[in-house]
Amino acid sequence: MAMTDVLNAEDIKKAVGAFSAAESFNYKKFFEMVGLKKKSPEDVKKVFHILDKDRSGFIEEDELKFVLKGFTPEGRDLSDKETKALLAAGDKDGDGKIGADGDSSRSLWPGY
Ligand SMILES: [Ca+2]
Repeated sequence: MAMTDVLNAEDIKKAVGAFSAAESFNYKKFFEMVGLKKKSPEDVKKVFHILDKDRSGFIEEDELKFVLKGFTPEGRDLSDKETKALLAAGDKDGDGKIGADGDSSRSLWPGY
């Protein structure tokens, strides 16, 4: 499955382009721009599984760093600072990774 099967390719392009400057990544705005906010829990889960490259059931720090590339090959890598901020926002139990189980996938990253 490709990200564009779930999300609109134009929306992805715009969203990734909006945060192309270093240290500008804002996950709330990004998820809103790609249209994830309007998606069903099933679709959000699909996106999660695309980003979970090694299929561990979690999105770990090294996968988060390349999260924009998961949306489009043109996406830039996140800086360590951005990666840590994104991880901290989604890592509710403090285990250093983000999980998606059942209904909780809706609130992977609070506030989006
Ligand atoms: Ca993983």
